[in-house]
Amino acid sequence: MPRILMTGASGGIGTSLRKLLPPIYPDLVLSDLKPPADLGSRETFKPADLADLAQVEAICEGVDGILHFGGYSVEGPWDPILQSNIIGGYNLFEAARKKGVKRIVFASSNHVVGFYPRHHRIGTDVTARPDSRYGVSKVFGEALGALYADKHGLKVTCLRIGNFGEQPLDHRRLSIWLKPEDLVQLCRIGLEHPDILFEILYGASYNERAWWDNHRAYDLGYRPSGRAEDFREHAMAEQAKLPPDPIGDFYQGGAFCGMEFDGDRSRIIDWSKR
Ligand code: 15L
Repeated sequence: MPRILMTGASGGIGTSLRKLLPPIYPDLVLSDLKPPADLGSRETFKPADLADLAQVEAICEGVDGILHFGGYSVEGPWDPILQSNIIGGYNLFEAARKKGVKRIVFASSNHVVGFYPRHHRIGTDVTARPDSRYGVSKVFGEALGALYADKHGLKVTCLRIGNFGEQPLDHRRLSIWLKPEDLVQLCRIGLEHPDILFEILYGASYNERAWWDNHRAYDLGYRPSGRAEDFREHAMAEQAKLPPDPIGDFYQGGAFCGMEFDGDRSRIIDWSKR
């Protein structure tokens, strides 16, 4: 029975996956800075600060695979992103190497490619166009994954997660929604599939408005059960409550693109005026 470590256990994704993973991986070790408020008596929790290599090594002891959901998960000031995602990301891969962990699933993000326009369909082989300091930190995480796969033989799967949740929240999320059970499928591919060396997959359900070519995930057996269009009415009603965002509405990364933006607005096409 493989022992799986999940970092970020107290965060949004971790909270949901804590309920879905135990039937598949009964030997699941949870980690975060602080334990989840509702930690059950049958759950195993080990605290760790990702910025502290010794603490990260301690939680990697005896582990076969890691689901790395820990770190800073939105745009924010540089220092916490540096500590959690850059230093923390390095510590995670380095500790895994030292402790002989075989596989890592790294929670990357759609914000790695957020500055691609929505009308531009992309695969996983395009140049990174991050939309935020947070997005840059995820590009760094993917690069770490490639290095540790190629140089040290770790089997690494980077999931460029769209928007994780029970349903798509607005117009943009109809293209990038990821149902929790579909994330579980992708995690299992990363932890178990015999052909994994280094992969980048999009963490998205079956979304007819997708901007991403995710054929590699399908080749590896991914069969998502979530279909964003089933929630179209709700998502569009929520969208109607939001103010227009000319930059965010044009690019794939949405609101993160418009934050602190003082670039060239002439590149942005306002489709509503056409
Ligand atoms: C992410 O990467 C974030 O972690 C999440 O909070 C959302 O902002 C999501 O992307 C998104 O793009 O909707």
